[in-house]
Amino acid sequence: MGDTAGLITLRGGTFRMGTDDADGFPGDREGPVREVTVAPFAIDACAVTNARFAEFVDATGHRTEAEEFGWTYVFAKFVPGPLRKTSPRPDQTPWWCGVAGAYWRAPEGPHSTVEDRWDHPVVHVSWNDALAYCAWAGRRLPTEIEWEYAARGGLDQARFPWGDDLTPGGEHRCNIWQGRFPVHNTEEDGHLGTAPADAFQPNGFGLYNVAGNVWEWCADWFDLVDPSSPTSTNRPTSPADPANRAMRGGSYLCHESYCNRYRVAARTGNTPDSSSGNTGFRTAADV
Ligand SMILES: [Ca+2]
Ligand SMILES: [Ca+2]
Repeated sequence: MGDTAGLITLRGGTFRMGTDDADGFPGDREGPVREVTVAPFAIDACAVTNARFAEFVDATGHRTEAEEFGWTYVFAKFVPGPLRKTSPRPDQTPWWCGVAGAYWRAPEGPHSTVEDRWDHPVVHVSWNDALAYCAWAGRRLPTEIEWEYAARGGLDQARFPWGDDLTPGGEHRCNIWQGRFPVHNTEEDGHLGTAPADAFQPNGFGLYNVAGNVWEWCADWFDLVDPSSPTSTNRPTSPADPANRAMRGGSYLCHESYCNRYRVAARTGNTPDSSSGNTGFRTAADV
């Protein structure tokens, strides 16, 4: 293993992917546990930060989909009262506000800024935005197999990137939600929203914040997984299929009572043009 410009080179090999644990979500097709083999590859130690994304935007003039659409989803408690009243909320997930004028550089809407968090993961980036960044940086998104192999950090079937206990010795190891979701966050882990991309201890492979902080886009489709296949996902037959792309790792909004998806086998998905205040990405590369 070596570290080059933020990338960690991993030798790959065979590992046990997924989980059959009772606390997994069968509907997300986390299981069955299957042996898969991954070729050598390199992956970012940290999620792409606001600083790195700013370099890309400055160099290319890229406009994110949140900017094109004119709005994106912000966690309601982060939105100032008057703006919260006028921002639509989904019925099923009323803790999200669709905030006009919010985007990566103004994460909570107009008048908010990333000036105090250049070292935090960029958010409000869609899968398509992530791909545009990768094309500029000479990178690609990790496959789900690569992401999970890297996130496990060499441990076999551990629940978290550091082991089975969420807080070993009472120590917080990732940025999720403590308290009662979505009304009260006690911030026992030290962070209400995003944390710096290199907060907390890295895992055994040197990756930071694979669990919690921000969801991370992967290259694969989410919906059409064939768990019996050693290669993570099958592609829809129609390129126009609005299928979801996979995201991994969970975010600062995850809580055991509501979204126990900061486990290393957990997965979710969203449409490739979606963005929100708790989704970012890390890049990968062939070696
Ligand atoms: Ca937290
Ligand atoms: Ca993460």
